[in-house]
Amino acid sequence: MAGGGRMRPNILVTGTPGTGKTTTCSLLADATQLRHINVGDLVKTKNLHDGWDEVFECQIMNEELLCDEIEDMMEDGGNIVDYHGCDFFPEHWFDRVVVLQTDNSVLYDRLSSRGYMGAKLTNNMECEIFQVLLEEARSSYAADIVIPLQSNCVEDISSNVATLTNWVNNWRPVGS
Ligand code: DAT
Repeated sequence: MAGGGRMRPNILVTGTPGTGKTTTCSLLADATQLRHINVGDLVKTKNLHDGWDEVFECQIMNEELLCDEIEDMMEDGGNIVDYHGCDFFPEHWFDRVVVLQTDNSVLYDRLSSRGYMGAKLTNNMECEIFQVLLEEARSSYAADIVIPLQSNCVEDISSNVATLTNWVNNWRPVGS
């Protein structure tokens, strides 16, 4: 059931690494008092992984362990989930799926200054160019809850946080 009986909404913020998920989620959490769940950090601190992926140079997350870990919080509602993937969460968990997008040249600079290079840089650039996360979101969630937002400059961050804060404040539990 949409809404799942929760009293506060759950939002998924997804997008290619470097598009601004963590920055946006942390400001949105401050503005709304929703809980920011940074999936990458949680996977590290709770060891929810199955080893190291040599090609992508990242931990191989165990999706089932992650979903078990956050299930109770998600059923209660009031969460902002921050992750560069979205097809393995139960669909009913989310009331809004935000896909952050960044222009190629801007993203290239952000990822380079984060120290990404070689295959890792190329893979992430291709992920953005081919709109992988937008396609993944659209094939995993109802079209009317998937919202692409541009994240190129600091003004975009403020306006995205304002738009989403407004949406949270106007959200009502299903049936009320
Ligand atoms: P992500 O969590 O998607 O990997 P981040 O929030 O860590 O991204 O941001 C990566 C870097 O880019 C960080 O130094 C902040 C900066 N940044 C993010 N969004 C931005 C924006 N819209 N305008 C300017 N800088 C931004």
